[in-house]
Parts: sequence; structure tokens; C-alpha cells
Amino acid sequence: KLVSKMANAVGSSKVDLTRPFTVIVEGNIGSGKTTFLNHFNKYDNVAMFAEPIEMWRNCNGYNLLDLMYKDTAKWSFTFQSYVQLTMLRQHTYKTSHPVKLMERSIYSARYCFVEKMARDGLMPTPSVAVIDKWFKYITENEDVGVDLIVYLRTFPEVVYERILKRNRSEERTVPFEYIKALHVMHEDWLYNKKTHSCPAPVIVLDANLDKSVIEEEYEKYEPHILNKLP
Ligand code: DCP
Repeated sequence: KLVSKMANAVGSSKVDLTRPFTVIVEGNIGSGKTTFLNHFNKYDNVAMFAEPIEMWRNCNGYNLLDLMYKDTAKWSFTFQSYVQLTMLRQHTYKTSHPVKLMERSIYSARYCFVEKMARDGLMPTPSVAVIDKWFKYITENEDVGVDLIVYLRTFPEVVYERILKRNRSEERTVPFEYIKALHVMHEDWLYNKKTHSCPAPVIVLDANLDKSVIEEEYEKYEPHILNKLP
């Protein structure tokens, strides 16, 4: 259903409307972004854009996600360049739906992941400069605007456990230290608001809750997300 909805959203590109109310869902690896998107799949007025992870896993037959984890210093730039392209595509897909819900964004790619790689010296400064030139060009010339950010806030311990449990093959080598550091990147950007500017207001959800009760947390914020505040 998710796929067909996406296809509908993409297929309607001829309907040239102004940007829909655009919501991006952010949070650490394993914070439950996919579950969050699935919850909103039942609404016909929402166009869903799941993360293009399958594209990262197969770029002309190359699994860039896997290469990036296996040898980050060698492949970080290649991987993040492709992430930036796929995110640009998600942001600029036209849709006639009044609400657009996206898993992640070009912003978290730059402000959390590229930032972390740069700080660790795992992406050389000239490569960061190229990513930034593209980022600046895109944000100044393309409509990658956002109206609301949903931050799925978690404890690093909780998501680390989920990552171990789901056992995604590329993520087998991810150390707890990396998850803790990514947590800080998200916190400083979206919660403490001390590193990069937020492209939209932020709603913070407690995403530590178990799947069985998290739906209630989602429902609390539905009017915000569906742009139906009185
Ligand atoms: N990733 C990355 N750089 C980015 C975006 C993602 O290195 N700019 C990596 C981190 C993960 C994988 O891609 O290994 C997918 O990460 P996400 O956190 O975006 O997606 P999840 O599937 O973990 O989300 P969730 O579990 O919250 O549904």
C-alpha cells in the first residue's frame, strides 16, 4: 500500500500545485521512523516518502550503505553524495496530496551524518566542501522547504537494542559509541537548537515507548501533523 501510495504521489507530477504541508520525521537510527510513517499510511490525504534505503543498497549494483560501513573513510563521500541526491528527489517530488510526510531529509543528512563523519576525520575537508556547495545550491535554488519537524526522541541505549534485534546486515558493525554520538547530533540540532538552524518548528515525541503503546503518542500529535489544528 505504501508503495502504491508513493507511486500515486509521484505519478501526479503534472498537477502543478504549491508545496504541500511538508513534515519530515527525524530521529536516531532505530528510533521508529518507519513505524511512524506506517501509522499515517491510512490517511488518503497524506503522501508518504519512505527513506530511499533500497536505492542506497543498489546503485548500479553497488551497495553503498554496506561499503560506507565497511570502510567509512573511503566511501563516506560517495555514500553521502548519493544520499543527498536521493533526498533532493524526495523533497522535490510533486504531489497533489495536501500533506507530505517524509522519512528524514537533506537536513539531517548534512547536520547529523556528514557532520559526524567530518568531525571524526572520516570525510576529508575538501569532500565536505563539495557536499556543502551542493547543499547550498540546492537549498537556495530548489524547493526543499519544510513546515514541521517530528523529532522521535530516544535514549541511545533503547535504539541500540532495537538495532541489534533487527540485525540489518550492513549495521552489524555499528558500535554503541556511534549511536551515542548520533544521538548528540540530533539533540544539539533539534532539541537544544545549538548547532544548525531548524528549517521548521519541531515537535518532540517520546519514541522510547514500546510499539504497543506508541500509537497513543502519535495520535496526540495527529492534528499538528495532518495540518488540522483548529
Ligand atoms: N544513514 C547514513 N547517512 C544518512 C542517512 C542514513 O549513514 N544521511 C544510515 C544510517 C542507517 C541507515 O542509513 O544505518 C538508515 O538510517 P535511518 O536512521 O535513516 O533509518 P532507520 O531504518 O534506522 O529508521 P527507523 O529505525 O527509525 O525506522
